[in-house]
Amino acid sequence: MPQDNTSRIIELNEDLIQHNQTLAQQNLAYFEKFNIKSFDIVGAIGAGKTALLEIITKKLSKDYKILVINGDVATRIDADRIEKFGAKAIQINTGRECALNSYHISQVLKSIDLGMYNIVFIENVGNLICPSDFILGTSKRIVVVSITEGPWVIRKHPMLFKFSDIAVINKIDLLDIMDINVNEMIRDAKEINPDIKILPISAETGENIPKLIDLLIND
Ligand SMILES: Nc1nc2c(ncn2[C@@H]2O[C@H](COP(=O)(O)OP(=O)(O)OP(=O)(O)O)[C@@H](O)[C@H]2O)c(=O)[nH]1
Ligand SMILES: [Mg+2]
Repeated sequence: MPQDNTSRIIELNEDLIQHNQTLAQQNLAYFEKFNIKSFDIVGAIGAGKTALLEIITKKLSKDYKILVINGDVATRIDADRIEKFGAKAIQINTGRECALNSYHISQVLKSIDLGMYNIVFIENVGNLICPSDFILGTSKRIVVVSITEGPWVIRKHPMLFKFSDIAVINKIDLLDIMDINVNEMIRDAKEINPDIKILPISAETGENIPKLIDLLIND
């Protein structure tokens, strides 16, 4: 049956997403085979994903072997930042892609001895839209939003909150100089996803980071 251009494009996207899900399931099975806790971290450019990983890694690297996979369009700035805190960091440069996909992760997993690690964090490319379509195969997804992105950011980007397990509202050390009601942001996220766990944090001062780590390790 002849198809117009629109339906052809939709079919192509469905194939891509299906293929991504298949590979993501393989990635998850691989993490589970080695009993690894795996998290992917999504959020806008500059929300504080790497800063959060720096402080988490600093606190956990004495007791756990941590692998961080950093996604960025270019540079290995984030991986270099992380390696200062005792984790192994692998940088993926996506070039023209606005998010990591499960193929990127499968290629990394093939190239390393995964059995050496207890925890894997994947930092996605800074973007609030693209990562929602591409799961990576981790057991949990963390979305980082910061108060400097404005009070409406959660309502405007519901998809990432709908499919995340944990939301952190970062940069609360700046609350004195920002006209932001954190309780309203929490309410917005809970309306979109009643099951999401939410913590206001500061990656800068460390506020509530022990609570977050407890959630990651013991929940
Ligand atoms: N005041 C304050 N600044 C923060 C906090 N977290 C991160 N920053 C700053 O915000 C800027 C961006 O932080 P990053 O951790 O690089 O943000 P990111 O989400 O990894 O950014 P991309 O990887 O580019 O998407 C840096 O200058 C951080 O020092 C925080 O809790 N409080
Ligand atoms: Mg970063």
